[in-house]
Amino acid sequence: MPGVLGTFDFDADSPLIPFQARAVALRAEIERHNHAYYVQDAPTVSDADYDCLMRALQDIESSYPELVTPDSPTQRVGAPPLGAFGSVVHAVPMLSLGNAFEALEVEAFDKRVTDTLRAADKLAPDARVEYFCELKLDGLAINLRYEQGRLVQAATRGDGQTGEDVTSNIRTIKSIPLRLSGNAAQMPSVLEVRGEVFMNLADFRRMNDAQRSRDEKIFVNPRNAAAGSLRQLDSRITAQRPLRFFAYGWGDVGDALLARHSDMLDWLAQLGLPVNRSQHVIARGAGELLAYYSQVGARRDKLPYDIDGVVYKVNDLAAQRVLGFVARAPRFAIAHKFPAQEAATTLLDIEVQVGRTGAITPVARLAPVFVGGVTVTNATLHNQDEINRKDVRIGDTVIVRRAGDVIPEVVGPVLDKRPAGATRFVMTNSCPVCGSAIERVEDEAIARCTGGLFCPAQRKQSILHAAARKALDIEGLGDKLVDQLVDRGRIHSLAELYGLTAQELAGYDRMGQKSAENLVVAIDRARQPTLGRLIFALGIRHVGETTARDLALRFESLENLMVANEDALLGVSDVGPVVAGSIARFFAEPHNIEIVRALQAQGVKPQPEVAARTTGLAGKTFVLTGTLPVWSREVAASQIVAAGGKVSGSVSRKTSYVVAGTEAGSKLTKAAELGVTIIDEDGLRVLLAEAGP
Ligand code: JCF
Repeated sequence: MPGVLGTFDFDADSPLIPFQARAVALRAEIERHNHAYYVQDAPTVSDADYDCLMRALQDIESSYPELVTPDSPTQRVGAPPLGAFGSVVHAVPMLSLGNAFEALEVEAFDKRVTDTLRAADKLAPDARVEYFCELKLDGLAINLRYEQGRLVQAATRGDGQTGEDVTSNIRTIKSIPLRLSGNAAQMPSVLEVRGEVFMNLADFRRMNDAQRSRDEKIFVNPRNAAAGSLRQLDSRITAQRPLRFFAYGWGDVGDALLARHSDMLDWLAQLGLPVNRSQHVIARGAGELLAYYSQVGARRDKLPYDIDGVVYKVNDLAAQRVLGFVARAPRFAIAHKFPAQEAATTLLDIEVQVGRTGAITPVARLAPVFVGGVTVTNATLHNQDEINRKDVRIGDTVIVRRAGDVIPEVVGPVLDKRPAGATRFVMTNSCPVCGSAIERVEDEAIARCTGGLFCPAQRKQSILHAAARKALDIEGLGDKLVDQLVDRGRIHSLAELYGLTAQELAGYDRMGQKSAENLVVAIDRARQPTLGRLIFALGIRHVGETTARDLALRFESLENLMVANEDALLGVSDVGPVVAGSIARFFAEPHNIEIVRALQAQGVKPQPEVAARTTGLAGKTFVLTGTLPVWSREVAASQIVAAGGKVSGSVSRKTSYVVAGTEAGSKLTKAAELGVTIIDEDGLRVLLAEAGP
């Protein structure tokens, strides 16, 4: 029986040498392709050729089982189930990170670090601390132990001192090398790599779809899916799960320490470990940390995986040692968290909401929960099919997700917490507001109330739509007032709004004399909207603000639009058969014509639409700070003004962009605090180029 098999050290006396050598070569080649595919995202062979190599290796290993090695790629398919995980005492404790939620806490962190390093003579009196910045992935921390370049053990964090031995599960993750690359002579005798096991959002959704179609367990989010997959006692199941890994640190590395954190990660990448280098940034001082935070925040929704924050680490390893640790966390690093995008709460009830076009949407009423930076009490459940698919029931504990500015949604139930009395929701077949039949067109997921403007709910929504900022822009006409006006039968359509007086409005709930007067002024101003806004305000299905403006430019009056035939409509850019049909049907309805006539009778006179000139940066305010690499601030400012933008000296919520160069100071900090988009000179050049000459 040969000893440990490897590239250079097989047993020279064995009669199996030709096969052994062939197996060694095949393993090296297969792992090279794995690395190219799973780590570099740049496949180097076709799937067919890859399968061919795998089959060749499997053939040798099944004919000569004594040639199988634990680090053979054939072993990534998983091993027979374990009874329980063994425990692993970490050679170096696995730490957690202190948290910061506010810019002030990050500034305080930087100040502590700066003061300590200055006091220890590790930082020049006026120098700023250099930090390594990275994304904080929302997965599970894992320690990988390599001895002589081979993966020998993988463990979870556990309590930081002792974790669980998940080696057979970790071996199935194809982006994790079973052997490190590089030649044997340079291989560290021990190398412990730390990083995060996680799942990409797209992989997670695909996996859940597959689970659902097999009637197997559905996971609420990628983190739970990753955790559940790693906790499998049967690694053959783990092998089917799309787990990934990024290294962010190390444990026991013998004496292999380099000078900087970033050097260490470069070295890990050279050894073939996946390192998320495209997302790493070096920053100096708190201002640049906050700029990184705000930049990552702005693209958080576009990342392929969930993150729960960013991590800042002092880059200099000698400085890290000076700073040391408090309790279980390093003093040289901090996690700057984003507001959680998901939270658990109770589903109190499911109600249906009737939209402007009659669309019936089931809405979850929730026990208030803080998620995505706001308190959420309602979330959409989309439609009956979604409710069935997710199997959410009234009374369930549910996961609510609010990502960016997207409407909060119910992700799914926490089945372990389902109470005995949880009840299924069934959509009624008549409108809860007006009693009209609810219709569901074949192939459409959406159910609709057939009541049209007879339905008070549709009436309210169509009035609110018409009053919206992008339509007639009637400030002060909110949903509470529209509810009262419609419920009391005071107004039945948009046109009747124009007959309201300040005196009567002042008598409604929540309306004072002053706000009633302001509202009447706003309504009067809405007698002269641009034609495009008026068309948009009518609420024709499929006619958004842009199409409405295009229609206004083409037809020049409501009369012309009302009599336009489909051919003429199809001549407008972006108007296809669906939109044209919808417009024609709208004006074929006598009650819609009545509304137009009533508006005219109220003195509503649309103004000609003027084609918007594309002054690219019009309405955008810029603040310049720091030294730009090429342009002086004066030159940058004149470029912005020439493109129609404005330049201001101070940062506020109204600032569109802060253009930051080196040595940027308090303006950058302020911008990060206010969530203003921060760009550099290149970013400005891109905006200017997009704005056109
Ligand atoms: O990405 C992460 N979740 C992450 C976790 C990144 C890090 O650099 C970490 C970490 C946990 C502990 N660093 C430490 C020390």
